[in-house]
Amino acid sequence: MCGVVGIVSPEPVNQSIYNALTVMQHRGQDAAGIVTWGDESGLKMRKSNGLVRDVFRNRHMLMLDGNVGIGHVRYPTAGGSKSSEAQPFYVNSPYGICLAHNGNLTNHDELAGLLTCEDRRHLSTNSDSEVLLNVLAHELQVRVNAKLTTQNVFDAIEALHRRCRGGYAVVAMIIGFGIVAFRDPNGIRPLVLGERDRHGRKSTMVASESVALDVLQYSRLRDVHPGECVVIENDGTFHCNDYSGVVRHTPCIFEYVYFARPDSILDNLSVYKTRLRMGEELAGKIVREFPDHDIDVVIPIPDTSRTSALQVAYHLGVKYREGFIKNRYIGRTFIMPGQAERQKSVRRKLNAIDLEFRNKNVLLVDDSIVRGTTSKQIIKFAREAGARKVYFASAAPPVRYPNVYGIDMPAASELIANGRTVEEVEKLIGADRLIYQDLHGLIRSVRHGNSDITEFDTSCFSGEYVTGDVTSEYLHELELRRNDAAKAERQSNRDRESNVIAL
Ligand code: PIN
Repeated sequence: MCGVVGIVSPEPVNQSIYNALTVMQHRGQDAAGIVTWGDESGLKMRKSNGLVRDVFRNRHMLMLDGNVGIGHVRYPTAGGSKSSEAQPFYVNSPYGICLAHNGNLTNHDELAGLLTCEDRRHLSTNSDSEVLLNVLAHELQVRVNAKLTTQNVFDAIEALHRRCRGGYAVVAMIIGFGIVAFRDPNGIRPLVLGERDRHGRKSTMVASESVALDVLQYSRLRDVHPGECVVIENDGTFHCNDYSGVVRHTPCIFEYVYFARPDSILDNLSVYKTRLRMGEELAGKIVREFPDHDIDVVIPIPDTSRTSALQVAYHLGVKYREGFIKNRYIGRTFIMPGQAERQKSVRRKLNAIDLEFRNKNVLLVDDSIVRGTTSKQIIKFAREAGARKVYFASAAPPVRYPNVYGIDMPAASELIANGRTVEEVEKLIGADRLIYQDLHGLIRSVRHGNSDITEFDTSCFSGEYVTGDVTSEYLHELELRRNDAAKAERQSNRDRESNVIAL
């Protein structure tokens, strides 16, 4: 996962982009970058591995002047964690173009081959964002004679959609021209559009999540449509073009389950409300499966599950209590590399308040169970704190398949529910009873707020990949790349090669 932002304003954009990135930090904690452009100052870029607050020092912020800019926070997906793969990426032909991207291309290898052999472009990383940038650059190059026009950009993006497969939400800056933003024809990854008017001086922003608009006091205009291309010229002039090819809107349902901030509205759906409804649906399932339950208390596993857990408790008519306190200075375990590190970090991250557990039958609620590492440990903590029985409920269905559209799910073999029944998972995590949300219940919870959306990308639960190009060979290759052993080997190769400069 990653977060992107682009702003065109009559004022300097550096601080606004920085602020937008800090509220989207949950979308990626691995690297951050900002590039700005001004008539006089020219192009300025700062990007590096680390959190937003560590990457940008005062001296960098002062240097990043100009009224147009884009920013990115990275969570490594297809590429690695090299600092050379921090975004935005930049090319100098046919124009200076910078690009930042959230998502994952499923035909990266094929595109990379064509770009080098046929389009004579050079790729220096494994990042699919660099591929997207070069496809965009090539498609502009073959269309433009003298002056770049908005129509050239729209045509280039239409051609890019025909070449690229997967999930992508992109912001690009064409130097001397403006910002170009677009979303894949399935609208898998989110992208919202907002505007701020200060004394008749208008600023325009595109961002992965609407929370970035809120904090900067922009009003949310709408979502970028699936496949749509939006152009904001340097003087603020706005243009948009809906994709003329096949559009099938299937936003990623995992954004609502876990990734997006609850105060965001994506595709006209309040993430917070969808999580409340997930709680209602889950409570319904618990009552159906466990009518004579003896649950004394519902305890959320902080943070994401709180919203759903609240509704589970309310609809079951039992107490809701905060039984775990989270150390807010420790990163998300989901993002930590390596199983051993993840296990240690659960202990450092969560501590139980014993009195909420002692002699009680507790129902723990989490947003999802991915590897099962956290669930297993937390059930153990609950027992150590004196719980009599420990039931566990997941606001999402079993995660059984990898995500190929930009969420860095582990390899299929590392997903605890992959190839296992609910009873088997229940046993492995050590719960007295395990209740998962139904996929239909999850879809109902999310869809309720926007009936225009009839389908979602539910691939990690259903194994159905909406782009239709995900073969078993692709998934096999992904399995080899994503498992912890492969990741550890890549890291040690990287350490060995760190003295070599690759151009
Ligand atoms: C954690 C949200 N949530 C907790 C992310 C853990 C799966 N995990 C997905 C559960 S937080 S595991 O709210 O952002 O802190 O199953 O892989 O162990």
